[in-house]
Amino acid sequence: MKHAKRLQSLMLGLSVMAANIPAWAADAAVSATGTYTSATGGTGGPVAGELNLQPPATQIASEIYSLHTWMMMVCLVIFVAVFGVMFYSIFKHRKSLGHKPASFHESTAVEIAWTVVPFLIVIGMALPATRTVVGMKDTSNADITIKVTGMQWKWGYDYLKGEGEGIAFLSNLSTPRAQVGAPGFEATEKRGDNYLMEVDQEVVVPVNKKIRLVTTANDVIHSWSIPAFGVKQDAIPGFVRDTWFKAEHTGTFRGYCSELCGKEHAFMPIVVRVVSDADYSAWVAAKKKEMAALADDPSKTWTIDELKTKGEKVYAANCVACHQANGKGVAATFAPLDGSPVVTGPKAEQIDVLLHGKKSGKYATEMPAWKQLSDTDIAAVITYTRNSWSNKAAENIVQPAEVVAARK
Ligand code: HEC
Ligand SMILES: [Cu+2]
Repeated sequence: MKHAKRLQSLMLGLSVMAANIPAWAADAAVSATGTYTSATGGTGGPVAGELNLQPPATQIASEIYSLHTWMMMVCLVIFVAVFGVMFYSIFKHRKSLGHKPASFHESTAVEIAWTVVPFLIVIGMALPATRTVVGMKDTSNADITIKVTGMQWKWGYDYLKGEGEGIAFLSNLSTPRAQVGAPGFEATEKRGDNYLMEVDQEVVVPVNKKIRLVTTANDVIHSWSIPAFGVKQDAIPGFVRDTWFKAEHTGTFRGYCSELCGKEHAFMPIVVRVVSDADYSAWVAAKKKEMAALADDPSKTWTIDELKTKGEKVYAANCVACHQANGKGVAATFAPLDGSPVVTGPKAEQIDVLLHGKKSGKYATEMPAWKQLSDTDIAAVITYTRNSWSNKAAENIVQPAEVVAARK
């Protein structure tokens, strides 16, 4: 009975694999418009049922793909040859047929053979692999340099050099928490196609341009990775590492933080949109305009209404995921802000919570620090929470200058 069950599940496994062969045997296809779609129907991200590496979108990724195939072949040939000889010998020369074991010692010929042959095999694998590894490390002559900063749990991007220089933004998971759920809380919304693989601000780069990435981190080690680009680079606090890619197709490519970085490690995806040169220039122009509009003078004094309007946007972009639009949070997991003693009490404490986070142990999670937000954004979101829902704080307004002072 047990055996029959096992055989059944093995057969099921094999048939699933067989069904997938056409999918993984076929490579990425590039449509007439040059947009990249993989044969499995996905665009630049993982696809359910995919067995092989993701279809490559850069030269390096193609080389890795071929190397992987080549090594698999070498392993397969060795496997078949070694086990073939072994099983043949065991079967044909078994004791019950009357075979007598040979009794020789120290065969120089055999010893030379089993040293030289593996050595040649290793050389045959190491040579092409070394060429690719050296290629991966060659970050010279980049067209655009982007600094990537890993943070618990989001990515920061600063365009340091090349077209788009000066652009900077944070990239957050955009999948609503209602699709995720939490222990004890069923997800209340249906999960979308790009569940946990979507962000509010994508990294945008031009096609066929060498992009150098300089990685670092603010808190713990993270790792920036896009499998279709053949890129995975650790982002280490206090250190700077670099890597590069040159995407050969336009399209959207997805990856994840690939270094276990804490509780929300699975919630910091990476999305890169590769566009034509013209589209890239248009994006740069739009982004610069947006940034100019956002660049606020922290010494300006705002009216309460200006701060509330701005704060509502900051709240929607950064806080709703946990504290919810109605400010009620999620019981036992995320603190409510509606009626919170911190939000209705002295403002200095709330500024401190925003700048440094909070971990009282009363909730399953903790409040992350938001010091990477601008002074104006922090002042605005605090003012917003102090005047929203049922909150009517006595100290109902915080100016950016107060946040500047608290940072020191
Ligand atoms: C990742 C989830 C998460 C996000 C996003 C988040 N918070 Fe929190 N926040 C928490 C948790 C959890 C607590 C409770 C911390 C504790 O008491 O241990 C908290 C506590 C607070 C408190 C203190 C409340 C109290 O009564 O102690 C304030 C104020 C606050 N958050 C404001 C904000 C604002 C403003 C934002 C957006 C800029 C924000 N939070 C974003 C999880 C989050
Ligand atoms: Cu991470």
